[in-house]
Amino acid sequence: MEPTHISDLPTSVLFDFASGAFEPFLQYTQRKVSDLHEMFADQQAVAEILKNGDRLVYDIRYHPFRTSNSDMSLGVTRIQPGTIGGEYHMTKGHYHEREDQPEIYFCVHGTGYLLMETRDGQFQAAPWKPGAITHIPGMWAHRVVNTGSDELFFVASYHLAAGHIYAPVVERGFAQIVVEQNGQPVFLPNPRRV
Ligand code: PAN
Ligand code: ZN
Repeated sequence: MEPTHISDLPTSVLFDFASGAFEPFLQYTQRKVSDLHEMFADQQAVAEILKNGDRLVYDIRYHPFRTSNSDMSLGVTRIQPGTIGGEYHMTKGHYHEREDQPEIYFCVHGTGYLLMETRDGQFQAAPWKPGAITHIPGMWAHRVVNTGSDELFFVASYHLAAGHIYAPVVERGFAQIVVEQNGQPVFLPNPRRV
């Protein structure tokens, strides 16, 4: 399905709090371990998983609402619980191409952290649980980490004009990684940067 609908009428979709899905959506994307293989610190653990098959880390339903003179995208991401080499499942993470294009993230289900970082080295980890709503200014890269034993769902809203830049995150990751130690999330300096 191509996100080509243009309508100047108000539009609603229906969100299901139990599954984290909404209908109708115009685009559906899955990101598996193979799509995220560079993101995890323990490359041997990634290779082990991929040797025995792939698995889903998260999926996203999108509805880009377009009118004749505006756009506003809705996205709902569902991150599966789990770890790879001890590092919790997480989104790939990205910067917005346009630094004047912020985003709202709303945690609906699950627990974790929203990691945010600027190009000049500021780093923040917002603890997340259902009800947490975070405004991410346009210059902050953003990644969500699921540290719970259940799925984590969050709603995102942003302008399509924001654009996504993944390369700096693929190359360097975020300042810190979140790993499970004795059943608890612990923040460690990103080994790729030390
Ligand atoms: C979100 C993200 C979504 C998936 O809609 O695109 O959660 O994360 P990655 O794009 O990092 O794989 C958003 O931030 N849009 O701008
Ligand atoms: Zn974004």
